Amino acid sequence: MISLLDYGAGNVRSLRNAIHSLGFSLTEIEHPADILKAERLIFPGVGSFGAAMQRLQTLGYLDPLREYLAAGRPYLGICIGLQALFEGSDESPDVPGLGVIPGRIRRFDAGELAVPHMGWNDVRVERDSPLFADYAGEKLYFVHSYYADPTAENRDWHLAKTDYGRSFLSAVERGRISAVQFHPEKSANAGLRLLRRFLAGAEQPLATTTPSTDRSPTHLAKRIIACLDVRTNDAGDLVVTKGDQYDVREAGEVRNLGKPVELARRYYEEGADEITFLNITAFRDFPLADQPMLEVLERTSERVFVPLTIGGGIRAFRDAAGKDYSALDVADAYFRSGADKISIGSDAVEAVEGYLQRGAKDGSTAIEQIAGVYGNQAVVISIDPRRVYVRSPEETHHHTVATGTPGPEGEQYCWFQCTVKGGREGRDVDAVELARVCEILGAGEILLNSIDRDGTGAGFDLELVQAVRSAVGIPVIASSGAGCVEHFAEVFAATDVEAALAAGIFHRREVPIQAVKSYLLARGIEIRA
Ligand code: 1PR
Repeated sequence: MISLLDYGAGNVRSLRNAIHSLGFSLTEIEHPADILKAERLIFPGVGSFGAAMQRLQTLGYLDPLREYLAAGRPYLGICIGLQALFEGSDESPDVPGLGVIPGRIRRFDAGELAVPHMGWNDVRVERDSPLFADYAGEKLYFVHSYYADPTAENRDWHLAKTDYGRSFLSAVERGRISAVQFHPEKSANAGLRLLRRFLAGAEQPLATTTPSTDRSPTHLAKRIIACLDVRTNDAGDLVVTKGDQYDVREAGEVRNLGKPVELARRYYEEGADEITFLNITAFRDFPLADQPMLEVLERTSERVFVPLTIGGGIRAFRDAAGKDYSALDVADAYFRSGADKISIGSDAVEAVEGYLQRGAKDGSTAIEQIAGVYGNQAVVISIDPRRVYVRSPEETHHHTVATGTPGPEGEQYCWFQCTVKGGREGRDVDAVELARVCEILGAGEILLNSIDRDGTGAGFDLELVQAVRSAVGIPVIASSGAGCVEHFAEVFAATDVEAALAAGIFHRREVPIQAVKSYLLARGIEIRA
């Protein structure tokens, strides 16, 4: 019996889907007594350390879990499920961990590296392990702001290490207790193979694993993300569409570039590192009434094992019956349907306007509420900026850049105005201040679009990307304008962005994802093969 310790705080749907796709079934832990009946126990910790330990305490799971671990019974911890084994975490200094492994969980110090550590990195396996028996050195998916500190006291637990500004424990193991910092259910086939090893109960390595002799530092790959703008067409069908500077109509019809689930699966097979769905008309209607979008997520997460982000309509709503829903209610529905991250667009602009007026956080924004429950790494901010040209920086209080592409009247400077409702309404907020304030509010990543470049194939707006990337300490995704493989190399060479996103060139099969990755690899840019 394989039991899943799901304490209801996050997206374990993908893990369930991964386990089912491998042909295994699960029994649920519904009562504390179920823990000691488990033959193999998986603990997928999601969200924050403190919230996880609190939930385990409230549910009465802590004591039976300690007893299960003390007996050295088969356990696989994932992410927080690894961190919980330690004595405590800087994330929640007053909350004790299970204390099975000596040492503490520390926060990455920012420095020049974005935090969270989000994306695909290598692991250096240091000894034989059933878990890594058929691991072939592929990159695995990490998303965490805290790490397990390798010390002399916990040396007998060291299974694998990874580098991100410093070396940290990416896998621990002693006897039949194993845990991994990365997400195997989000690490494509390499992760599925590792999960299968635990599920099959191969206590002894079928094939002898030769611990990696490679001691060179590991490197986080640049992520290539496929983006599916989704809306209903005039016939009421949910389609993948694509704007040209946000105009999705061609000859009066909504462009129809395919079906969301099929396209997402194709991009997964083609090597996309993440898939993003943007429900581009959700600002109009109530997304929870948009069952098709929730079903798209449910069906996609059944067979796509890389991170899924969903955006569109994540804000407070009142439905036709006058019932109020918070942005967290909307986000809950998306997470329960299989999303790993949610993306907030228009509501983030309103949140920033409120913050700039108040001058302080007050816990009222969707960003704070969703990050508080699901963790910063689950909250992406989608920015829809357009250039506003000025003759000199003195003309505006906004963050301006000297531009290499002068305005229509020869203006040498511009600022990047944020918009809401898919570019339909400009606001007195610029992209740099929006990104800075959203980081303060707890956002974990920026999806940086450009209305000027969207769909043009003219390349990313490098001046916009650099202005925002240098203003925040969280990962930034460059979006809008990719027209050829060179544009990806250009944005990674000119800026420190962690990821680049495209839509049109992938939907129209003009540039395969693998062609982008081969081109980047040939130029020494770290990618996930
Ligand atoms: O405001 O929280 O309801 O979220 C709405 C979401 O939908 C936002 O993320 C917003 O960017 C997006 N959106 C709204 N209207 C449109 C539109 O096109 N009319 N999509 C739209 C914006 C940006 C990317 C696009 C890249 C790459 N699209 O999704 O895929 O620009 O395109 P390219 O590679 O073809 O150039 P809320």
